[in-house]
Formats: sequence, structure tokens, C-alpha cells
Amino acid sequence: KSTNVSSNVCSETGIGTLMMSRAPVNGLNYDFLKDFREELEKLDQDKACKAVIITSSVKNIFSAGLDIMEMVKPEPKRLRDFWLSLQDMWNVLYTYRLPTVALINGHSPAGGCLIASGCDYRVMLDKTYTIGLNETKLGIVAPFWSEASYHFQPASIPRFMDAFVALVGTRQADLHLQLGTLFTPQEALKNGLVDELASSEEEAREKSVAAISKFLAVPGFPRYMTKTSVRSQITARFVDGRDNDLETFLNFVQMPATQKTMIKYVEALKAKKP
Ligand code: CO8
Repeated sequence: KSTNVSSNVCSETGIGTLMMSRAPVNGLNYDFLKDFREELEKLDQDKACKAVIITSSVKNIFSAGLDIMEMVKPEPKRLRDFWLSLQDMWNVLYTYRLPTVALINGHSPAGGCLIASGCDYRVMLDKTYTIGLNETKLGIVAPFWSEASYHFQPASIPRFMDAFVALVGTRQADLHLQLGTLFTPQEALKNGLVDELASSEEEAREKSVAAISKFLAVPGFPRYMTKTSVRSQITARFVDGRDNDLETFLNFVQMPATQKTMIKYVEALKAKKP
């Protein structure tokens, strides 16, 4: 069993912790995404578990998002499995039965922001970290859901960015998705992308537990039905469009121009000039 993602449940509080531990940056590769989903499902089936806190054991990093190496010079079958594993993880997280809190204890760009956005509540450490969907700045991902997907029935494309739009509102999403803004914690709070800030890991934990207490004070079934109901449009669009999304992704990512851009991005990242 890999150690990418692990979980435990506190016997006193019933709070489960899902810990992301893939050094150096919790990059979301196929194995990580599969482990993440499996750990979530395991916690869901554990009768002792009442709620889940998602956090990271990697210093200063919540998650740097998709592991770009999965998309550079990919092997087609692996690439397909990779994207399916992202879709599966998202589907489980966004419709999860138990309350979820993201304890964002490090940088959280792109897919890291996606994981946080899939939770019910977000507490972020008020340090020099950033969070947001910076895809346009990468020049690689935004076209999956805009320019390229335009040729593939745009209305049915599931957009992972929907959850972001739901949090910050259409106007701010319009602006910041175009700009690929990475927010400071204070800006994320102001824009509704996170719910609370904390000055230490300990305080973040206390605030996460306090938030969970509020969720657990509400009867579980009506709360869950309300969550799925509020999210139903986004979920339905995701479920209806996922095959289309897969094909769009596979086509787009294997285009020579896309490969070129990503290789450049990785080189810049390694040279510390993203
Ligand atoms: N994938 C693969 N490798 C990565 C990634 C990544 N996403 N991020 C960093 N690395 C590598 C670096 O190249 C470096 O490798 P090496 O040690 O060989 O040079 C190593 O990890 C450590 O990285 P840094 O030295 O940069 O670590 P820092 O602590 O200085 O910085 C950061 C951490 C701020 C997270 C920085 O690494 C960074 O900015 N990374 C890029 C993040 C990024 O752009 N991610 C986008 C991925 S695409 C994506 O997630 C799409 C999401 C789709 C859903 C949303 C749709 C709207």
C-alpha cells in the first residue's frame, strides 16, 4: 500500500483525517488520486467516522495540483486512466456524505484549490501561501474547458471550475479565472474562496473542529440531502459530460502544441521561474 494518502479516525471525536503525503508537492498523479478516493470511501464506510478533515503533511504545501509529469509525453492508456481517476476522485469528494473541511496548510494552486473547493468548509493558514486556479497562466489547462472544448459541445462539458465559481461568484470567477489569479489567504477570505484564516496549525485544527461541530449539530440526512440538492446542477453537468470531457482532454493534451507548452512550463518550474 502506498503512503501517498493515509487516514485515521479519532476515537474520541469521530473526526477522520485524510492526510496527503506525497513529497515534494502532493502532485496529483494516477496513484495519488486513486489512493485519495479509496481513503475517502474507507472513511465513509467507517461507522466511527462522523466528518473528515483533509490536510497535508508536506511542509508548506497543501497540493501543487495535477502532476504535470502525467501529461508530458504521456502513454495513451495511462493518460486515460489518469483523467478517469481525477474524475472519480472529484465525484466522490463533491458528493461526499460526511462533512468535509479542507485545512489548507500550504500552497494550493490549481488542482490543490480544486480539492479545497470540493469540501464543505475551508480553513487556511495565514502565511505566505497562495490559492487559486492559475490554469490560464500555465497556458495548458484552461483550454481544456474553453477554447478546445468549444469544438466539443461546450454545454455538456463538466467544468471542474464550477465549484470555484460557486464559491466566489460569477463576477469574481470571470475576472480571476481569466487572470489566473493566485490569492493570498487574506484575498481568498475576502473573495469567499476560504471561510476562515488561522495563524497556526493548532488554531487551524481548532477552527476546523469547531466548524465540524456546527455541521454535526444538524441532523445528518437533511444536511446531506441539502448539500446534494444545492450542488445538483454542477454534479449533473459533471456526470452527463464526463465522457466528453475525457475525450476532449485526451485530444487536447496530446496535441504537439500543448506538449510543447507543458515541456516549457516544467523546464521553467525546475529553473524556479514558472
Ligand atoms: N507537477 C509536477 N511536478 C511539480 C509540480 C506539479 N504540479 N509542482 C512542482 N513540481 C516539482 C518541481 O518541478 C520541483 O521539481 P525538482 O525538485 O525536480 O526541481 C519539485 O516539484 C518541487 O517544487 P518547487 O521547488 O517549485 O517547490 P516550492 O516549494 O518552491 O514551490 C509550488 C511550491 C508553489 C507549489 C510550486 O512548485 C508551483 O508553483 N508548482 C506549480 C503548480 C502548478 O502550476 N500546478 C498546476 C498543475 S495543473 C492542474 O492542477 C490543473 C487542475 C485542473 C482542475 C482545475 C480546473 C479549472
